[in-house]
Amino acid sequence: MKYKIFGEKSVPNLPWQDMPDNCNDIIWRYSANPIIKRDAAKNANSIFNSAVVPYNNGFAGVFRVDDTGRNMQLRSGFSKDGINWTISDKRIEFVSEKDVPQPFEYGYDPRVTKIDDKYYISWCNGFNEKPTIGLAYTTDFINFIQLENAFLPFNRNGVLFPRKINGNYMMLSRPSDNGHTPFGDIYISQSPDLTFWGMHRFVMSPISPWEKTKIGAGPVPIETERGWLIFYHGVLTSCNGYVYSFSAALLDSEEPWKVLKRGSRYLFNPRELYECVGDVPNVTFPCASIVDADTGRIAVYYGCADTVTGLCFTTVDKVIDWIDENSL
Ligand code: BMA
Repeated sequence: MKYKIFGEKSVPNLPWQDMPDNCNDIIWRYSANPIIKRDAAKNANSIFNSAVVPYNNGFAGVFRVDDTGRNMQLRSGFSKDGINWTISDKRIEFVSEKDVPQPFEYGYDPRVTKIDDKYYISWCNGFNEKPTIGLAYTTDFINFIQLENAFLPFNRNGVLFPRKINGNYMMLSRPSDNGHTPFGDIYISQSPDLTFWGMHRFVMSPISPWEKTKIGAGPVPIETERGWLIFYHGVLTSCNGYVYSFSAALLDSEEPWKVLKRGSRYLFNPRELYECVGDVPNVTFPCASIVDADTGRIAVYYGCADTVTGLCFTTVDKVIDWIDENSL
């Protein structure tokens, strides 16, 4: 491995396939995609933008399941190999420690961040029927304790860093509006306790044509000797609607609002039928990556056309070298 990785564990059972022969891409797809079909759980219309982590010699996750009533739900799931998943028939029932007055309205696009011995879930949470960032934690993926919403409406794509930086938890987010927001920059907010958030800093705006409409953070940042490696989605508005692709950037280790380098093009975009056709065509939306500290291999989980879940692969070295050669 060329670049050191910090804070990640060995994941010897990481789902993995070598890059196919004659492939010139930096990120390549799992050959049996999609790994989670739209009806892989009871009453599911679609199972997509979802987050998974290594757990107990296997894997666990929080899944975006839109049910056949088209309620946007979060459900938990488990897997031995990270590919074949058993997803709950019922949505997560969040309980709050201190009577936090926020009944579950809807939830989507979860991310799961392990900090110390807890798994924190950040997601787009209905707050008075308006989207903002909800927060909760679990230790067993069965019981979930909900915390105060991090922000006021309107906000989406809240992604927690896996450790405190200079004494504060850090969260990327994307202030937005109530609809299919036609704008969006990434910001960072800081908190001593995961309740009080402030010291907001601007991180980055859309620049290149592929991401011109809006951008948003994706999986949990990966700490490397070159800074925090992030994958983020970007949206292009075509004459036929939004196209969601994703790319990568490096943020400063101690001041992560500083963008060190950023890709000038997308790394991954909707090309396969299951990415181009579905409830919302032309969407590849990454919400999780699992990294093996021993090899630098990365498995990225991404939503496909707002309908199914796909898996793709890369390595820390490949992505950082690509950023070096293709930065803005
Ligand atoms: C965003 C979110 C995502 C979705 C995307 C494309 O605003 O709602 O959940 O994948 O739009 O529809």
